[in-house]
Amino acid sequence: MTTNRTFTMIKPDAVADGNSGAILKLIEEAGFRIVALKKTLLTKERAGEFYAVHAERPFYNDLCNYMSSGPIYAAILEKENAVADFRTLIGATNPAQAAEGTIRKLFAKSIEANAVHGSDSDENAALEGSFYFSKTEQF
Ligand code: IDP
Repeated sequence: MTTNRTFTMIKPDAVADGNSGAILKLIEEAGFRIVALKKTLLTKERAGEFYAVHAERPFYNDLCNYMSSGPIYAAILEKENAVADFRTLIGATNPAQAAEGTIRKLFAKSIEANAVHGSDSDENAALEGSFYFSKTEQF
């Protein structure tokens, strides 16, 4: 089943660099509707919970430190074929491999500080959205 929602975070490096507005503009121009949006600061523990699926990966500890190093924006987005289309819009995990014009190509600094998150499946989009937003915060 293909749902019409995905979940994103604008990561600490992009927020600190003042790129949040430019990134949200690209997202809206690509046809995504913002269903929910908040600025928040993760604790290291909370970042670890979000990325629990990566707990065994060598970069997990660094990733948790990085994701709790400064405020982020969390957002739920809506569009037909949202998960796949958003992954195309943001580009490859490693900005060195990201296609021209993608958000990561434009704004990411490294494979870790790669500007944005995008859900990788409809199931994870729903789980990740509910990690940050109650049903009454989604319009
Ligand atoms: P994705 O965000 O493109 O789906 P994942 O493999 O799910 O990529 O990794 C989650 C996040 O972990 C990445 O966005 C990036 O911030 C970080 N990450 C992934 N691979 C590495 C790595 O090899 N070194 C450091 N950080 C990494």
